[in-house]
Amino acid sequence: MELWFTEKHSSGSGLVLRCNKTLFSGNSDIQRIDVLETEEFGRMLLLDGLVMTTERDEFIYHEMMVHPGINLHSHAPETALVIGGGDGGTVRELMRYNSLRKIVLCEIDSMVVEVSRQFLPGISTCLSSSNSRLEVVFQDGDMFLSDNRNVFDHIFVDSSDPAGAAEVLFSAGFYRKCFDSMRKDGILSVQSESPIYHLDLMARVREAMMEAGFADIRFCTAPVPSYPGGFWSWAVGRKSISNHLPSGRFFLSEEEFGKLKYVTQDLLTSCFILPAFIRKALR
Ligand code: SPD
Repeated sequence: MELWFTEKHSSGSGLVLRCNKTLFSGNSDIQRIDVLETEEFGRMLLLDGLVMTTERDEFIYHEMMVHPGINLHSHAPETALVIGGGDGGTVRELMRYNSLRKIVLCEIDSMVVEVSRQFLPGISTCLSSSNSRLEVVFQDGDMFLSDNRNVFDHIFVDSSDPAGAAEVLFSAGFYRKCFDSMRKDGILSVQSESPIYHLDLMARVREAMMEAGFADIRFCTAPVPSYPGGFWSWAVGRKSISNHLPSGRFFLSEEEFGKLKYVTQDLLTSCFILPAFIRKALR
């Protein structure tokens, strides 16, 4: 018998993948978690039945989550917070920056980390307890921010889609808490959904960041074939506009750049240039 996974993206479209087997299925206190082995995309992590990451295309998502924003700093960043991101992909990319002496991963669901460590080693190995630069906290991100003011150089919100528990992660109130938890020149990077299906959400993210006080907000995009529309976006908000824009100076070593599979130095210098239909919607 063939096993096919389907994720509905709109009333008339979706993603269909043939699966070889189910590696894990379980319920945490927060959500249902599945790991399926697919024929085309390798292992795939689902939360409440929705694709969070696949071995085949996770590198594009996680590299774009981290490298465009972090290279906007005017000084090498030292402290970073990841909210969500329990699979470890965003932390893996951050570990490439030698200047980061402390990285905090604040994930609400410990089972996401456990399952990722067991079934997605290529993404989650960095979450090992021997990683001395990393602190893993199992807490609601919104609450964590309230207890940590003026601490981080960069915050990354690697959330699931804006429904249920993750909805608050797209609000002006939450962005304001991020603003207050960062140092003077702090930068916030968030995943901001599909330009094909969620242009209105991207516009709302921009407005909410402006309302929260961010002085400069930019978006970048990239293909992520397993996500709705196969095309994804990230928003980057800077507290201060005194920071430079990428101009050939990067905080990543040549050696680490050489290990990336999607992002290049050339891509970073142009990644905030938007296709016309997105630019128009965000005006
Ligand atoms: N529609 C899926 C959006 C998921 C974005 N976050 C994924 C987390 C991967 N680290």
